[in-house]
Formats: sequence, structure tokens, C-alpha cells
Amino acid sequence: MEGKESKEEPPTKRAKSAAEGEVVIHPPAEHLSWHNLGLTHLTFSDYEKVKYVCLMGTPARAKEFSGRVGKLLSVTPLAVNNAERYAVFLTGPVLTASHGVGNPSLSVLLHDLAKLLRYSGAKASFIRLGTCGGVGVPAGTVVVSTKVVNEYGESVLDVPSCGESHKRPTLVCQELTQALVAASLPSEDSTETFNVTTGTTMCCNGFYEEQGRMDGAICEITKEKQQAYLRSLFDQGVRNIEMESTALTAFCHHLGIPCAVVCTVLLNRLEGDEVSDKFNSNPTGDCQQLVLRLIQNKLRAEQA
Ligand code: R2B
Ligand code: URA
Repeated sequence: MEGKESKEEPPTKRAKSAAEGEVVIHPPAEHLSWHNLGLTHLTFSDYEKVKYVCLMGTPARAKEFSGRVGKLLSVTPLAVNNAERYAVFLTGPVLTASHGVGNPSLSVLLHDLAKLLRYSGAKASFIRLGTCGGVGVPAGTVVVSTKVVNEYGESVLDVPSCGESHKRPTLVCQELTQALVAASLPSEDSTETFNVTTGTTMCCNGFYEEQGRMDGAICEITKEKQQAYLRSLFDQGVRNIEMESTALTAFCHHLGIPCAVVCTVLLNRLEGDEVSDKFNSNPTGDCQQLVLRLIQNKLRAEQA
């Protein structure tokens, strides 16, 4: 691991949110701790130029993606933490991190990354590149989320704190979302097209019962009930189901950070529960390609 410590102090002033103007990042800079992130590279000025934070489930995918960013931008990826819980790579203006499974795991990472970037003076957009179950959408499709809902169909995340409920809206950034969709169209650079669809993403706090599956160790539903449920989701505009989008969108919206969610469908849930091995070698390949194109388009537009 290439890590270096520096004597550089983080700025002590608390930063204001880009969108709200009032929300501050806690804690004050003098109380920074990297217990969960395991940060080893503490040169804050190196993070200042980060413009995109790309989040994905596994360390292997994060490493692969950072390598692809490195090739695109001719920069060598730098491993910036101990990778015990999350694997984080800095590749020029792109910070790539693995987030594990589910909202709680992603939430811990988001707090640490937001602090790191705010104290470094960076202004970045966050994008999750994930896998999901499709709802009436075939395996291999890339779903760009236009709306994110919880298991009850609400666009909110309930964050309990000190025994009280904090309900936060789960909103994606429309501009970033549209830019992702636009990146899927053929351009001067590439005639490659992606099988992209847009729709509502349902985020669940579990993989089995919470997603209406019948292949978990506990199953208390009938096939009829499952099918009626999944079909009603489709009728409400839900096109995919995964496990992290409410944490991402609620957190980012609260802090005024632009964010988007793009996922590869592993299976059509109207046809079954079991995930096939078909996409296991590179499940998020098309998502990665799409986000690389978005980054290329955006950086080019900034330079023009
Ligand atoms: C999709 O796939 C993972 C579970 O297998 C989870 O992280 C998600 O959102
Ligand atoms: N990830 C999920 O959360 N659900 C699926 O069905 C597939 C991947």
C-alpha cells in the first residue's frame, strides 16, 4: 500500500452545505477520526481536486474501476486506506470506494468520506455503481434511478438518533441523472450503446424476506402473494431493487451533495429469486463504462 502521512492540518473552519447554506459537517476538524475508514493517506491537499466519488459494493470492483479510471486519465491509482473495512482509491479527480452490503455499511463510509472531502476543500458528486434485481427488466440492463423509495414506497429514509426519528428525503440529482442517461447514447468518441432504462429504485434493509424472496432461510409468504407484490411494484414504476440507495440519496441531499444511482440488473425478479452466475465475473461492467463516459464528458466540458 502506498500511503503517506503529512503534517498538513485540515482547515479548521466548518464548511457550509452547497445547497442548504446552513448544514455543517460535524465534528469540528480538530476531532477527525478515521476509525472506520482506516485512512493512511492524510495529505488533505491531494483530495482537494476530487470531483467524483464512485461507490460500489466490493473491494475487487473498486480496484478494477480505479484501474479503468487510471487508464482513461493516465493517472496511477493510489490506495489511500488500510482496506480492512472499505477499499478506497484516489485516481486524480476520482475517489473510488467499496461500501459493503446495505445502508448501515454505506452510511458509515459516507460520513467519513464527506468529512474527508469537506476538510480537504473538495466539491464532489457521489455516484453508486451497483447490482440489483430487476422488476420486469431483464438481466444485463443498466437502471439509472430517477426516484428512490423505501420498502413502503416512500421517498424517505428514517434515521433514528437519540430515540427520535429523523425522516430525510431520498432525492437523486436530476442533472447528474440526466447526464448519465445522455452518456449512454452514441457519441463522437464511441458508437457503443448501453441497454439503459430509467425508473424508480426500491431500497430494502435485507436481501431475502425484505425483497419478497422465497429462497431465504425463513419464508412466510406464498408464491401468489410474492407475484402480486412484485407486479404491484412494477405498476408503481419500480424497475429495480437493491440495498443502499436510500442511505446515499438521503445523506447527499441533506448535505447538498449531487448524487446518482446506476445499477446492473442481475435477474428479473418477475421470473425468479435466484441470482445466476452469468454476470458474476464482471457484474457492473456496463455501469462502470457508463460512469467512465460521464466522467470523460464532464471533464472535457470543463476544459472546453
Ligand atoms: C445489491 O447486491 C448486494 C446484495 O447482494 C447489495 O449490496 C445490493 O444493493
Ligand atoms: N442485489 C439485491 O439487493 N437484490 C437482487 O435481487 C440482486 C442484487
